[in-house]
Amino acid sequence: AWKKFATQPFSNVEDFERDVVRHVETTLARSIFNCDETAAYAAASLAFRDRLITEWNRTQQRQTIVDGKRVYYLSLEFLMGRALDNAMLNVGLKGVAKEGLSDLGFRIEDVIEQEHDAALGNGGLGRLAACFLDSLASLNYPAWGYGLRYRYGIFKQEIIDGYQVEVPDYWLDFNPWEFPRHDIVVDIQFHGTTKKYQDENGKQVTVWEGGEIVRAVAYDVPIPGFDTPSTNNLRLWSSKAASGEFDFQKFNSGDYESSVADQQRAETISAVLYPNDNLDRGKELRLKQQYFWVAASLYDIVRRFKKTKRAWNQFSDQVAIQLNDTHPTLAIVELQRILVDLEGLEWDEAWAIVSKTFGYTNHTVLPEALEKWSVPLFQSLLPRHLQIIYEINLYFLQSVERKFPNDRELLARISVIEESQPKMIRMAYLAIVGSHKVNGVAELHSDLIRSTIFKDFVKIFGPDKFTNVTNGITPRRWLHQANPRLSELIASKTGGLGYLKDLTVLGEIEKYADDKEFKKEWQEIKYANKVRLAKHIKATTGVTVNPSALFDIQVKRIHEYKRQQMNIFGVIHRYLTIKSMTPEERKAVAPRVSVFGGKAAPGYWMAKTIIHLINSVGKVINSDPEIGDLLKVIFLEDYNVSKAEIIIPASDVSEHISTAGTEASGTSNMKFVLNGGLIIGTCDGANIEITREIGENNIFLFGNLAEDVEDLRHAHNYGEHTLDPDLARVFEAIKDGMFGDAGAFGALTGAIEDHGDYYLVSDDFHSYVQTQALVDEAYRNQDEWLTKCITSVARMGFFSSDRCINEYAESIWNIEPLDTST
Ligand code: DL6
Repeated sequence: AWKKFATQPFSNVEDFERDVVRHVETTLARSIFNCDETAAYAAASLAFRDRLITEWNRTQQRQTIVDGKRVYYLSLEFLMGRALDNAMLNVGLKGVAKEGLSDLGFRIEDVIEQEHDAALGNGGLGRLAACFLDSLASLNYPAWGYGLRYRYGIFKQEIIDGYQVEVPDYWLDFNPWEFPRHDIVVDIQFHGTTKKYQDENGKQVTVWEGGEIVRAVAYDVPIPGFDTPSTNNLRLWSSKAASGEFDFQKFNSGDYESSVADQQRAETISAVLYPNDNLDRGKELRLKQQYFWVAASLYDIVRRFKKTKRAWNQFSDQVAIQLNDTHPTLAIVELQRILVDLEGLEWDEAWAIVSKTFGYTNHTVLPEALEKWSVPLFQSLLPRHLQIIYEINLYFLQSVERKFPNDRELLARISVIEESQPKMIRMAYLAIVGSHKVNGVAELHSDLIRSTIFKDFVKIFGPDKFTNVTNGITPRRWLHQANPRLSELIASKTGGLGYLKDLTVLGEIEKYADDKEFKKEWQEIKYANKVRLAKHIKATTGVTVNPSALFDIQVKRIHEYKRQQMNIFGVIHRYLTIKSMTPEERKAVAPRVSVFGGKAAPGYWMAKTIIHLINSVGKVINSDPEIGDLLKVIFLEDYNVSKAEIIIPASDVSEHISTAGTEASGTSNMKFVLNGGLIIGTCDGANIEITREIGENNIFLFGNLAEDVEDLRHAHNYGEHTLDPDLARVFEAIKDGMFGDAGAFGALTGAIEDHGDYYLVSDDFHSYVQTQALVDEAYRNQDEWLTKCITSVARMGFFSSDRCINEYAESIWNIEPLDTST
């Protein structure tokens, strides 16, 4: 009977329409005569969700039957973006949905537009996690993501009078993509005290008692693979009071306010995503979030393992846990606690299991982003974990001492506990000690972590523990979904959509790099994408831009190391140059639209000043009648995943211009090239590998190299640097008030002129401006430009997140994909 009544997911237009109408009438309780686009979005999503959940159940059954190793990806951020379009494309039924929605009176584009982005991340790190989930499902790996279900994702950015204003992002009003699992709850303990005693066998046992309990409730989000029935799970934890809605005892005794306060305090844990990118602030609530999330996730993982009735020494044969940066490092300590305190294993036996289970990915070398937690804070919040960390550190230091006797300085350098005031726990060191593999995210970055911040650990553990896995992006979202016409063109020349499963197939289009017909189609598609962006710019900023101009785009988090300030100084330089030309000379200028977008962390004043400067410059230039179409400067508000899908396919050139050695990888560089844009960039992060793959004739590289950065900084600090003369002219214009109140931008110019120019803007400015001139020149020859673009796309096969996930699977997790034919 079960089989007979099992849900049959729709696969044709009529069944899809029937499901949509049923959801409108029953789930949404709306009349079909009163069905607007929002309701159509909701009902279409629910119809697809039904499909996904059926496959989700089957995938889980398959995993249980096979009973093999699973990988768990622990990330505090998953920047998923919209789900409906992705689900439709991945299950291969967008055509069906388009026709069905059209029959019901809707344009599919308008319906897709109704969805709120799931913005549970800041930038690259969170978006990488989302690409990884897509690849894990598409490649049929038995994998789970674990994260936090923030009530407020990354804030919405509004630009008011040129300034960033943050508005809360309440995205959960209606979210058809999650399943609350009120039956999957875990009680998480904080504070309290520890006690040691001897059990009946004379064994020393530690218990952690008292304190506060907060309840974790699971919410599951299905992750459909592309062209496969595999549908994996992203489990997000939400916090609530362990006592339920109210503490009834307090409530009944008249203490209403405090009963509500307890509930609110518990809910605060998963209330908000910390809006910092590449910055650690050491806030207590953040540590609470981290423990809450890893403790709930490990409870779940251990529970699943225990169901298999295997011996503990098989744990790491069944479980691989990847730590996305140091944020989940406490998972190492928590697993050790579970094994020793709760399961009664000996310390060494437990530690052998723990250190075989975890892999740690480092995503930054920036000192301000390396997490440290104060020992007193730990003592109060997680007293038992602090003891365990001390013990891990003790055994680690003893082992180092045996290997390198009498090197006290080495011990001080590598200790997990920093002997500062107050003492601090160095989370990256703890992650290294507790993992069997540590990886960086691009070759240069992995070399840098081996030779700088983790140098001592390479000496201690040997080089094999440290590896590189260069980042990748999913071509499903970042080409097929964002740029459907280009995807179609590529498919028409490569024998269908197979290239989306094996991106190296793109190589086949290189033979069209000089094909007139192909180039024409390519150019038309780029132009159409630019028209689409121009409309968006007009609608959101009121500025008219010419789609025939060169679109130069820099969209990413605003950060001094990413050097949006250098870009806007370059724009000012261009403006001053045009202003100084005769009308005749101006005729030779290549028209350009400089587009910026990105959020600044709310407390990062310098980044906010950069946004203010960009907007102030735009206001002057965009209304200067002498300039007209020759130059426009646009700041796009509230950059997010769904906006990226419009912006990225429209670029001619994009900017990836971080100070060499600061950007671990970057992933938007890959997205832009994959969409037929060229890039101007420094020798940093994955730009280097992109250059190697696509050829140095197809990229505009400039600036100093990572190996020279230290000497250059030294020169600034010792007064041995003179400001670049072009940059000096730009600063004069700013100080003369050309872009409004000069005082407002004093910090930006001062950082370069008076405070050591840490990000080496002055050192790189000349080659930046020169290279921009080369871009102008190259763009004039459209025929060659197109050849460069097509050749570059053809050679981007390496940067698929599928390649990346296969590397993790083979060299770190040791897991195999599942057979989905059964
Ligand atoms: O690996 C993903 C992404 C890289 O592409 C960026 O280059 C890097 O800046 C970013 N790192 C972080 C680090 N934050 N923390 N902690 O976001 O990772």
